[in-house]
Amino acid sequence: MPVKTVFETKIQHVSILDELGNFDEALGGGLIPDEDVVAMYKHILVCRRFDEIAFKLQRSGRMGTYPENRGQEVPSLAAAYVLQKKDWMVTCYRENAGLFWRGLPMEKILLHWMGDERGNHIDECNVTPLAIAIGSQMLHATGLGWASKYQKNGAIACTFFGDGATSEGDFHEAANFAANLNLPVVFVCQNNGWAISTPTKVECSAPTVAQRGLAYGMECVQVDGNDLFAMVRVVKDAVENARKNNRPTFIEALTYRLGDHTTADDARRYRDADELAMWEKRDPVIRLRNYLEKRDLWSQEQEDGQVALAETTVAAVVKIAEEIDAPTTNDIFDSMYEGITPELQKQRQTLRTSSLGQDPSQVPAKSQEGAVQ
Ligand SMILES: Cc1ncc(C[n+]2csc(CCOP(=O)(O)OP(=O)(O)O)c2C)c(N)n1
Ligand SMILES: [Mg+2]
Repeated sequence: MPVKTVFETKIQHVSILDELGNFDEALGGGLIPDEDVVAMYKHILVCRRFDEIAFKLQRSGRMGTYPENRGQEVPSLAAAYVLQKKDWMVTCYRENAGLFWRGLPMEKILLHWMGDERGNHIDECNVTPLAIAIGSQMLHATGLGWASKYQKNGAIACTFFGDGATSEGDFHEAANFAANLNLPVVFVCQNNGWAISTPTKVECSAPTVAQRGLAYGMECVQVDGNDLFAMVRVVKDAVENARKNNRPTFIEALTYRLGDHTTADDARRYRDADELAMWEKRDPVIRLRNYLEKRDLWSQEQEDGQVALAETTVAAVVKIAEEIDAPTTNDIFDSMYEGITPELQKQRQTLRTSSLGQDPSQVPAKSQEGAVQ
């Protein structure tokens, strides 16, 4: 019996501005107007300050656990830059840069990590609340893509997840559904080499994570995730594929978290100092600053001004988050559905009775609204 090849493929890696400052004109020339590169660089500086302060808020007991985003700003920012207002960005927890670019008020992220549900109440732009249950958000993105196809509104859903999340069943279900139903979804995997202390190679034996999308018949590409130009290039292509052809794309963005997994982690216990040092040299901030300075688009004076602006901007954000009125226990119930169900109403009342299991009807008519008793 003849043996023939029934399927062959290759995964391409895209890089435009490398860590040595080489720029591929053919791929990147005219891709992003200079003023936009400057604006995104400025934005990353604000995000860095936000990260630094969020870390300190946790350390000083003013906020709960926080996952530092430092080093991973580019993939989500590039996507937010490319996406249209009507599109959806469906993230996990290392996409602050993209979320802020899209218009999510920065204090909402602080409120989220302070355990305040109002941080998850988002009216300002088409982004979903941070997904902490690993992998769950990819299904939401597929659902949003399906809804938009059904409604013919031309919106696409762009979802973010880590390398570790591609080992979750949710990823495979979301990818299978999106590919087989021809849905306008962009899957962006931020491969930072680690799922907490588990190295990617331990939970993915394939040479690239990108090829996990191949099994579902998707376009798949790998990209330097610390290269703003390469990221914008591949996201643009994926968005076009989604918008014009209703086809999903899988993007594997190679990046690195320069901090610990979260403030509850100490990466020194499992990560080599050499590895960290290597990635520090690939820091997107250094790379972009070099690019801008070489072209006379940025100066030390501008840098100082932006750093100072970032400090006051983030200080104002912290003030908003910390000075917001304390939440009431009503929030737990009122934020669950569009309108409160009779069962939740009963629970809400019961919470205000003075003893466990007390019949809510025994609560005096003028009980304190929202007070915890
Ligand atoms: C369903 C689920 N299982 C386990 C966890 C605990 N957990 C939190 S982050 C994480 C690793 C995620 O790694 P990856 O997807 O690579 O994202 P990264 O944190 O590296 O950005 C795990 C296992 C969780 N939050 N949700
Ligand atoms: Mg990871």
